[in-house]
Amino acid sequence: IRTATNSFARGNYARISSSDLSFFEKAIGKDYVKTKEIENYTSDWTRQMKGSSECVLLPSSTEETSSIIKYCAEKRIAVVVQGGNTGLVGGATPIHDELILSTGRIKNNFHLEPSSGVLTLDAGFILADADNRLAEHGFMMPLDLGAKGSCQIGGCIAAGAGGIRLLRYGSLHSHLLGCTMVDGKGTILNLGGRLRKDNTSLHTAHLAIGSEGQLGVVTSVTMGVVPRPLSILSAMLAVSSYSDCIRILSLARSKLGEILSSFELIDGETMKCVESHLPLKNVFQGSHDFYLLIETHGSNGDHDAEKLNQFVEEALGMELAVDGVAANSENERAHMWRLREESPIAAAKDGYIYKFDVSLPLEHFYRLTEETRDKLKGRGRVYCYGHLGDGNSHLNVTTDGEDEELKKELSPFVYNWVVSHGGSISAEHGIGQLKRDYRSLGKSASESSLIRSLKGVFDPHSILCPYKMISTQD
Ligand code: S2G
Ligand code: ZN
Repeated sequence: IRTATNSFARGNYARISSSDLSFFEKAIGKDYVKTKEIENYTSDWTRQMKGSSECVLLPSSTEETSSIIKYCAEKRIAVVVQGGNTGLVGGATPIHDELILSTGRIKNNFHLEPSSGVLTLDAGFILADADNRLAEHGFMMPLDLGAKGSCQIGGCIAAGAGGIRLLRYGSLHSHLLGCTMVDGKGTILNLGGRLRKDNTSLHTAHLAIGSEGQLGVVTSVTMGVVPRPLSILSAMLAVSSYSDCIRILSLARSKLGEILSSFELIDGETMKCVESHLPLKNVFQGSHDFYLLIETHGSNGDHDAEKLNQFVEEALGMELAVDGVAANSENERAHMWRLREESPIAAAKDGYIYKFDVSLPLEHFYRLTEETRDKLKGRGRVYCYGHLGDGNSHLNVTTDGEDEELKKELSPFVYNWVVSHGGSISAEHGIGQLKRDYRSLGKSASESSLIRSLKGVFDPHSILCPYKMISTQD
C-alpha cells in the first residue's frame, strides 16, 4: 500500500515585510489588509487544518487582484486564494505563512440576461445570495450544496463543486460559459464568453473548474442558470439492504425519469449520529440500515406528486423499501434535507474526523464502507452518506482523539482500495492539502506532465497555492 509522505517543507518564498504591507494598503486600502483576528482565514472550518499566515488581503475587483498578484510574483510571495473557506480538503487553507487573498469583497457585478438565462457575476457572491436574486426572475443556480450559505461562486468553480443537484442539472461543465481569471503573473485573462455555443477554440474557461487556485484567481463567472422549478417535492425511504437501494435507484430513474433531481443516501450509523448530536429526529420509527432521500423538480405539482407517490408505493409494494414517506409540506421537505445536509456537521461533532469523498462504481459503493468497518474493528466509527445517484460516497471516520496510527493507515487504505475498484479519490471536494500525496493515483504520467506544464504557463513562479494539487517540484 502506498503510504503518505507529507512533504510540506516551506519553499523559498519571501516573508512579508512592512514595505509589502504598505504596498498592499496603497493598492486596496488599509481596512482591507488584515493582520489581526484572522483565525477564520488561517484555518479550515473543521479547525483541523491551520496555517501561520500573517496577512489577509481583500481586494474589491479584478484590477486590484491583478496588482496584488503582479507584486507577489515579482517578490516571490506565496499566495493562497480563498473564497468562502468552506472547502473540505484544505485547498484554501495556508500550509505555512502564505499570504491569503480572499475574494469575499469581489461582488459588485451581477448581470442576468432573462431571455437566455445567462448570468455574469463576480466571484465573491455567496451561492445562496445569488440563488435568491435569481428566484425573483424565475431562475435558479444549477448547483446546490450544504455550504450554500457561505460558499462563494468563484470558489465553487475553483473547487469544481458538485452538490445535490448534479444528478439532474449536470456538473459545472454543463453551465460555465466564461470566466475572468488573474493568473500567477497578474495577467487578467478573459476566457470564454456569454454564448451557450461557441466552438471556435480550446474551451479555456473550463480549465478554471477544479483548478483550486493553482492557475489563477477566478474573479468573475459567466454561466447558464436554470428555470426555477414550479414544483419541488421530496420523499424518504427506509431500506434494509444496499442492493435494494440500488434497485430503488433504477426504479426512480424509470418511474420518475425527467423530474428526478436528487438521490441521496444516509446509512443507519450516520442517522444515529445525526440523532445523537443534533436536535433532529429521523422521519421513521425505529432505526434502519439505509435511508434514501429523493427529490423531484418539475413544472406541475399535481403531476409530480402523483408520480412520486406512485414511486413510493411501488418501492414498498415490491418490498424494496421497508418504509416510505413523501413530504407533505415545505417544512417536512426541509427537515428531510436537514437530516442529509447536516450529516457532515453531526459527524464532525462525533470526534476527530477523517473525511473522504470518493466516486465508485455502484456495485462497490458501499463495500468500501463495510471493508473499512472490518479493517478498523471498532478503532473508529465509520459513517457513509452521499450522492448515491452520482456514485459519490462521503465515507467519514471518527475517533475520540486524533489517532496518528490510524491516520497513517486510513488514507492509503481507502485511496488504494478506491482506485483498485475503478473509482476516483475525489469526486467533488478536490485534492487540496489533504489528498496531495495521492493526487497522481490513477493518473497517467503523460497527463501529470501536461498538468505541470500548464501550471508553468499560468503560474511560472509557482506562487499560487503551493504545496497542494499541482507541484512543479516533484
Ligand atoms: C456533502 C459536504 C460535506 C462533507 O454533504 O454532500 O459534499 O462532509 C458533502 O462531505
Ligand atoms: Zn457531497
